[in-house]
Amino acid sequence: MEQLPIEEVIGRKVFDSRGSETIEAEVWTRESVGRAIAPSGKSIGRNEVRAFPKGGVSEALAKLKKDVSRVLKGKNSLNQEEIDSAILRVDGTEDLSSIGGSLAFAVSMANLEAASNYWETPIYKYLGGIRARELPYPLGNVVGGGSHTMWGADIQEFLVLPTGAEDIYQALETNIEIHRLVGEELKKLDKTFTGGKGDEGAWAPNLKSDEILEVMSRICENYEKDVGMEVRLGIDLAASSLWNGKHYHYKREGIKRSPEEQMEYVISLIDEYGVKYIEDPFHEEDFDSFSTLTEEKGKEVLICGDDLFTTNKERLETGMKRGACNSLIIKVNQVGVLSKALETLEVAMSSGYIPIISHRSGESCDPKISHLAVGLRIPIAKIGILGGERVSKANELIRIWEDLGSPKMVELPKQLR
Ligand code: 2PG
Ligand code: MG
Repeated sequence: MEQLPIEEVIGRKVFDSRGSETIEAEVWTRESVGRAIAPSGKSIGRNEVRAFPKGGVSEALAKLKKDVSRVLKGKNSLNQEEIDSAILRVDGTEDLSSIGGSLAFAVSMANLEAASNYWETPIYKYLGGIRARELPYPLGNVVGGGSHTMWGADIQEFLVLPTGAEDIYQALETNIEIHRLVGEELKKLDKTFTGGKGDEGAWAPNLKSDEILEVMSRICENYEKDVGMEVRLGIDLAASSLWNGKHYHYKREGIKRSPEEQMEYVISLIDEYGVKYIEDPFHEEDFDSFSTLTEEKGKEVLICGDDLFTTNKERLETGMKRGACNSLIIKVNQVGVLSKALETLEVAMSSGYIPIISHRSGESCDPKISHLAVGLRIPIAKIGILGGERVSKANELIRIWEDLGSPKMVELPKQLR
């Protein structure tokens, strides 16, 4: 293997799209440099690695200076696995609580960029070679609630997927147009609505989940009739945030649902509004309910685990044995380093689980997940719709599309065809 020794790794405190402190890392080799910023979640799965050590960003940066940088110096940047194992070894804990997942992520992804820059190759091509030649469908946040807003709907995310789009440009444009149309309708329904948005650039009206779903399903239907383009509806309930140990507490609606009632409610959303993508409908330890729903609706709907799996291979394997979900969210920072996320992705893909690469609610303009989507042949990229930190990912997909000479979209999972 060609050698590209790392000469220096540096880090700095910067801000994410929520204004929270985070880490930017740079990996320098003799002939290249790579840079990455760690994103952050608000609805964080219990089994994600810790984002920061106890002393926060400052302690993480001190450890970068003292340990991580020293250990990585001289290691081959072109060997991502070796770099990632070294990062994990320096930490030495299961949950990365010593250096923190954000530092691990920033260094791991900065290394990926340093290596691809050395070859003067875009990251998607560096990862996927000639097999990286299709574009993913962008899953976009139209309305937000839950912990991504101050006082929004109980459901965290109302999403759209432009399954009828013929190319990525049309797909992104459709999401933007639906976002706009939904905004117009919300204005009519909610007299207090001033156009406010949540953490992911999605509208944050003063409405209940069902009212929002009614608007969105109507707009998607009309869009198909008027423009001839199929757009599918999705939701992320982030149900661990609703779960109080006994009930799912829908605070805005003043309703507490038992696990059985939650199941009925979720099925009713699928049946009434034609929801085709449903993420985290139950809390993160309730594998059984995920299995029941997958058994019942998994042929026609993508049932996706985010907090349930936290991109963790062992948790995915547990879920697989029990038939929980047919899809999973891939967020590299849930496990810290790229190589660990790739292991999980490999298990998912070889078992027919549909992977969806995802942004976090606290983001930067770093567009690398768009490269991961194309390079790793992930069919759906949850990247949001509006806001600079979301548009940066969309625009990167357009650049990749152009670079590839206008390739086609990936084949849709059968549930969405
Ligand atoms: C989610 C994510 C991103 P957060 O739950 O899927 O949309 O939210 O980053 O807050 O965990
Ligand atoms: Mg989620």
